[in-house]
Amino acid sequence: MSEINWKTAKEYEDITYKKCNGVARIAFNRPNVRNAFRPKTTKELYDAFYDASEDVNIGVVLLSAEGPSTKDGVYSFCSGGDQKARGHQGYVGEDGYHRLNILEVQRLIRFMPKAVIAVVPGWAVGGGHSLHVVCDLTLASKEHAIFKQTDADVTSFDGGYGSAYLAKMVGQKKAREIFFLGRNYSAQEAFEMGMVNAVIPHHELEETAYQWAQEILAKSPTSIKMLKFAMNLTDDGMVGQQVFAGEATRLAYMTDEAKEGRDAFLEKRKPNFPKKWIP
Ligand code: S0N
Repeated sequence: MSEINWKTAKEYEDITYKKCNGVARIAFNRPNVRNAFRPKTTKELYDAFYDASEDVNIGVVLLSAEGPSTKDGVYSFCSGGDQKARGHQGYVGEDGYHRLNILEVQRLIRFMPKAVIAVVPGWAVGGGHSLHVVCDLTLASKEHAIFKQTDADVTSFDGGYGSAYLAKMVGQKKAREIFFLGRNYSAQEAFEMGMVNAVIPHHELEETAYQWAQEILAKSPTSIKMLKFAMNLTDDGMVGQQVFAGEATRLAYMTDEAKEGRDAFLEKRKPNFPKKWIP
């Protein structure tokens, strides 16, 4: 296995952002509030995810968390929207206006052409639970990960991927139980429900996530991208089709036909496409 030598990619206040050997690691860094996100956090998350998406040397992104809390030693992945940042209309940013931009982060994770792995060292609650749902894979700490949905306790609920996509993942009855009762589920229970890929001893969690990333990096990048978009497609409607079809267009650009179409236009002549109607 290649050695992990994380290098800071950019400094932020609410998150950390590092890269190593084709892997980006984006981590919540507010452990004393169980890594709750405020508008500043989601803005930073979006910025880091966008960078990782654009960086051609990055093939896999880990979404993880720093910790534990210095107050009580408790580990958390993310406890969702920061309730102290809530005004009458939602989560209020530094400019005084409410922001719903965690959904933009979710969409970036969903539509980025790279695998995103949620690495869950502790509490995954509310909007933090929804984030792990939207990631492609989830690895959870055997000892400390706890999955819980409190959206209905605080009237701040995710009616998109966090709930509807979860129902596709664990089944309708179980998803309704998770949201309607708001109970705690261990990593093993989450695994048995089908929303966690593997339960990992806590001290091996980050290394295992990096190892999974390296295994994915050894695969064909185009295949990973097209498979992710193919598996998203039916649940994402026209946007899913748009994302998948964009990649079909990209592949078409690489054909002799595309070269002829472009050259004919630039040379002000009729195109003479190769007449091969390959079945
Ligand atoms: C995570 C929980 C279960 C942990 O319990 P535990 O271990 O007993 O710790 P506590 O003593 O409760 O907490 C320790 C300290 O951390 C603070 N804290 C914890 N969570 C939050 C939080 N979410 N916001 C602010 N502070 C938090 C505590 O206050 C405590 O601080 P001190 O030490 O100073 O007392 C437990 O903490 C818990 O249940 N947390 C709340 C979880 C929650 O309800 N989250 C919100 C759920 N909803 C969303 O996340 C919606 C997200 C969203 O934004 C959205 C979604 C869809 C569409 C739009 C939006 C949108 O953008 O609006």
